Amino acid sequence: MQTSSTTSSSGRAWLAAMALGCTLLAPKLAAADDQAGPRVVDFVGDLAPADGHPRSSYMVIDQLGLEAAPGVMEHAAPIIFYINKNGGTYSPGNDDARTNRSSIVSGPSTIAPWNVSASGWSTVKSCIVSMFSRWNVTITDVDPGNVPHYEIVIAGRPQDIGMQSGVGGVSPFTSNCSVIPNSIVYTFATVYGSAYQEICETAAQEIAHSFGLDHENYCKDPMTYQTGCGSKTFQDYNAPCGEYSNRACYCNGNTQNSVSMLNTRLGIVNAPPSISITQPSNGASVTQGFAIAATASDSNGSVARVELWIDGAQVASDTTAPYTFTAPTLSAGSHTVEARAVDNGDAMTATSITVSLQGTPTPPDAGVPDAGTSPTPDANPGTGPLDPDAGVQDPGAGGDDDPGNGNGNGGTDGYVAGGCAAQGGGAGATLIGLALIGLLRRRRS
Ligand SMILES: [Ca+2]
Ligand SMILES: [Ca+2]
Ligand SMILES: [Ca+2]
Ligand SMILES: [Zn+2]
Repeated sequence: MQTSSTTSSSGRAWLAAMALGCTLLAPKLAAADDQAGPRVVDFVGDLAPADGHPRSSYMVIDQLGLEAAPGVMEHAAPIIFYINKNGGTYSPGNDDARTNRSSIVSGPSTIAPWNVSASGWSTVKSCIVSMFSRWNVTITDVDPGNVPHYEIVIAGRPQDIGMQSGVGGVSPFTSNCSVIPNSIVYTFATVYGSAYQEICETAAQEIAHSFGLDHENYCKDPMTYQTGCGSKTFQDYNAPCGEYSNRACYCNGNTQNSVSMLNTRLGIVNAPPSISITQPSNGASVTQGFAIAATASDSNGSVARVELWIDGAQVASDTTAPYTFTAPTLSAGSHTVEARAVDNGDAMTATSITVSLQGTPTPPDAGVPDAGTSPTPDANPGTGPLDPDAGVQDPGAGGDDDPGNGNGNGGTDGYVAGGCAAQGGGAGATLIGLALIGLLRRRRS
């Protein structure tokens, strides 16, 4: 018979105290020795809590003839948790939810269905779904049949499987804190009645025991024995192990992080980031070079970058908050502005708005010093060359104060309708513009 060699002296003293209340397990140990079945080697729990509040427990069991499952598992497909309110008949053996073999029971044991209302069951189910939503787990209340799965029985009384009335639930647990494939765990719903949140938290604790998680002396986590701190969720926190006081963890060290353990044992579902465009508003009228701002966050990781896409083409990327951009030069009219958040797991979420770019596009000669008689610099800064019809008054807001040559196009200069937006402008274009100015000056001199 193996015994654990990893508990601390204080933990061991506590376990010894528990053993006093654990005599009903002794016949089971003897029976197990006579069979080629699993053996209970330790028990961690409180069969008769002083405050009368039911606690769940775990039995440290060697599943004979099976290699210990690794602590880190690769899962292409989600792990299936079957939450079973219909009970069933369970026979002793290495745990196998597909065949109702359970290392916890010492003889054939029947658990009656839980007579729970549809709304009560819905409450329990949605709580368990939420409890494990960050991990690669599928929760179902329909028996998956002959496919690998874990079974969380939520029905019956502890007496149904030979345990005493103070027990709220029980799970097998391996002496090396590894995973028990296809494990069956129990949450005795009759003990809790309509305390659906507690039933959910107990179910979470029990199934987590089958993935090697110990009790935590930390009230906010479902692995705890503590009560009175509101609803519990798995905490990303290095919590001390223990029931009513701190003790060494069953396998490693003095603390346990339930989230990081479940991350490796269940696998993470990477939730996509969220994103919203905060500026401009959808449908806004904007002007050239308008500002764009977005906020992005990620519930289970970090935002790697926010990309700006306009009319289906990426134009910029920002890796640090705040996520802000200046729109590139665009033609007048409607444009689609899209922001895409990408998280550290490469999940992407996009959102988009439509904006309307107002007004006349920048005249192509904007920013070029005026030729001819008007000394006034062009009022509309820009980088374009002189327009080819120099001398015609542009009808746009920027104005063209080139001296008129009366070519008679009446200001219907093609640049007004757009097209200048696509022109690169820049230093080279400016130089060409200056050269043309020189030419004009020479002609007039
Ligand atoms: Ca089953
Ligand atoms: Ca994420
Ligand atoms: Ca930034
Ligand atoms: Zn427990």
